[in-house]
Amino acid sequence: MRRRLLPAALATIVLAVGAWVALAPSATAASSVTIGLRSSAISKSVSSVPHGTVTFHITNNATIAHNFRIRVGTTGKVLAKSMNLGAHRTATVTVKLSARSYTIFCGLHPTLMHTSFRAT
Ligand SMILES: [Cu+2]
Repeated sequence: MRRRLLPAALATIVLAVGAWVALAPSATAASSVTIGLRSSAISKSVSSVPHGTVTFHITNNATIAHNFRIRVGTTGKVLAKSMNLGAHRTATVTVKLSARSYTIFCGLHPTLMHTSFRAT
């Protein structure tokens, strides 16, 4: 009777380890977001990410300079910024976000170019 139980117990352990290995990478992986700057608009590859370290890959698709800013809520502290980007220039900004809403905007044209973003 005991000999029949052992393989079942081993199978349970193997399944548990397999589940842990499958979950571990997504729990630690940083989120990546693609941002496109155009005159009077900002495009984003996703509207929300899990909270934690987030890397924004930014491209200025416009013919004039723009930049990237991210702030807490709609009027809160600016957490990260890029340099001014000329036409077709790119930048990468990495920032740690807690679970709440943020605003992504262009510091040169803040009233024209802004979009909401959320970490969950
Ligand atoms: Cu701008």
